[in-house]
Amino acid sequence: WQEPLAEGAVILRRRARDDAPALLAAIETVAAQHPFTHRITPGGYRMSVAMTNCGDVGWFSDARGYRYSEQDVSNGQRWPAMPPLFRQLAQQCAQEAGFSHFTPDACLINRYTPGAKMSLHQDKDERDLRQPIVSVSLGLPAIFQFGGFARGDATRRVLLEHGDIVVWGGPSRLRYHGILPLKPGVHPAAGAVRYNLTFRRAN
Ligand code: MD5
Ligand code: FE
Repeated sequence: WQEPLAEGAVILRRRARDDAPALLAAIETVAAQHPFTHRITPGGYRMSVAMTNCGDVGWFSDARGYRYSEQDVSNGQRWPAMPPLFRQLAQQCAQEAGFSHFTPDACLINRYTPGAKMSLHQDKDERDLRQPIVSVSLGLPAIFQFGGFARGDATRRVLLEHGDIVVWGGPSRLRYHGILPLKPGVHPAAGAVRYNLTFRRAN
């Protein structure tokens, strides 16, 4: 079922539940080729969320900044190809939310272990901000912070659970958002972690 959050943002509750086993297997395959790592922010902090990517380009950060690249500059490797299931699911969900021409070229895979968090930020490293972002939550539940257009604006807390998909587009594309520290637990399908797939059109 669809749950509107704000203009341009809609939660497709449990939308990925049936695909979850295949999605988790595909994450394993990507990570076997390109392991999760903790990136360093331009400010010098180690991110608590571990990341890898698949697709034509991948997102990462280092001392030089936040950006997309065809290669992981830490080792010169290209990213694994985006599994067809990933692309199809993201495209289909964007369409269900009213974005009919979304073709992602990047999939950032975030892995949260207990205590890992993502501070309030905006996603604005993509070329065309009229393109939505599709995010898929798997494994342990997390409390998502949904803010406004300035860092200091009030935030709403939204629980995102295994299989939930959110399409962030229109005016909600540039809202501040974050993830509160993950509570420890064990998920029957994913174990002691939360994964989030974020599909973007970077170029
Ligand atoms: C996560 N990841 O759960 C989130 C899901 C990231 C990130 O934030 O940058 O890797 S994507 C949430 C999102 C994306 C774009 C816009 C908005 C939320 N929003 O307007 O709230 O790991
Ligand atoms: Fe983000």
